[in-house]
Amino acid sequence: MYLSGRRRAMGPKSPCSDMLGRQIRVNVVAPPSLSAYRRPRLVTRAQVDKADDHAVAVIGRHKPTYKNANFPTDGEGRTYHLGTKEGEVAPRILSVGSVSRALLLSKLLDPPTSGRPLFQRTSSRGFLTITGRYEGEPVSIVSTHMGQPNMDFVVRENRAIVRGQMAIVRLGTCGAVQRPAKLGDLLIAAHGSIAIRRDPDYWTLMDGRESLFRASNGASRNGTANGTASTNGSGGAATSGGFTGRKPYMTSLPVPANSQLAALLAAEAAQVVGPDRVVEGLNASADSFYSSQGRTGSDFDDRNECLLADLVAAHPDLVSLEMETFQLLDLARCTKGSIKAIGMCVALAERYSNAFLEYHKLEELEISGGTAALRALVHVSLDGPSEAEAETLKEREVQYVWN
Ligand code: R1P
Repeated sequence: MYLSGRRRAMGPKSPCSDMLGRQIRVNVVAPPSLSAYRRPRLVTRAQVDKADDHAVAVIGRHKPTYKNANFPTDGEGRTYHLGTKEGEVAPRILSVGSVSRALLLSKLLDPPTSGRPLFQRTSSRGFLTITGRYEGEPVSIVSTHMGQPNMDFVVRENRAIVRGQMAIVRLGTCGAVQRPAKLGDLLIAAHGSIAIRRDPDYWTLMDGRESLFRASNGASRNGTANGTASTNGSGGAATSGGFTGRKPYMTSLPVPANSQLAALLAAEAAQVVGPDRVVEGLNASADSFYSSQGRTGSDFDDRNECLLADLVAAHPDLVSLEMETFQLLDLARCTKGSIKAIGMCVALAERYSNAFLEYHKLEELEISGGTAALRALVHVSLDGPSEAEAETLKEREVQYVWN
């Protein structure tokens, strides 16, 4: 897609990088006043390629060709969303939520001895992969963004391009659900993770039930809704099933973390920040930041006022609430041992007291958590590629960016 504007309407230029890392120029187009408005000219591909000083933002340019709809990779073997290929990602991965955290923690990596900068690649979808070494061992730091679908991309696409056993540690931020977890602590999902999902059918069925009531009682919509709410509505009754027989939020059974990696991470974290700042327990990953984590507001009918209390009652060891760990542990479990995984989060908020960490303290905590995570990653034992895989890699002359 090409965005164009007439030269007169152009704002200041800002340098950008395209998918292939080349510098391109994107000019910010100031919104024209109505009197100055002219129909924008259509810009052809040839004009765009020639123009280096024009108001043109190019999105999706240089998109390669993908052949396999089942698991798309391009001609170089690069994955569809993360854009990396074999040799660019190490078997030991630190998955972090944001690009800024990935860049911050890349400063902990060994300085490259090759004289080249650390390998970095940003995909067209904004996933950043940084690969280097920590204490001499190859590691990658991958910015995973937010939510379970993004963790799914990170785990599956990296699994596809790495041979042998892998270890993945997530370092995120989270809410501390109950004491002893408190602001700034490192909360480790040593007891595994449960998923919390909003069930839209709850609302659909409730609407259907209301229509039935209206039809049979001739009650007004408000009357029915209010009457329903008073007995089964927004509080605990709704959370525990209400009149639809369903709950607005579903919770899964726990999936386990890798116990070896969990023990290593807990020991390293205790060394870095002190044992009183590390809490091991169960994690919950929600499918949203707001409703499925029990955040309330008046704009939406979320029926989540009792969600946190219900979770704590059902899971006394629950310590952290965030959005990705469950997917990581679930997928690791489904690889039947080919991925060892664990999640650890900095407690950014106390859900029980409503306190939020002063943001200027976060970087230091990210560095502490990152240090512990990298140490655990490089000390966990992993099986290398099978003989057959090693043979294939040799034949294909795969180049490793950490060599
Ligand atoms: C929400 O603000 C995000 O922060 C937490 C949640 O899991 C979600 O991704 O983790 P990260 O800081 O790793 O992104």
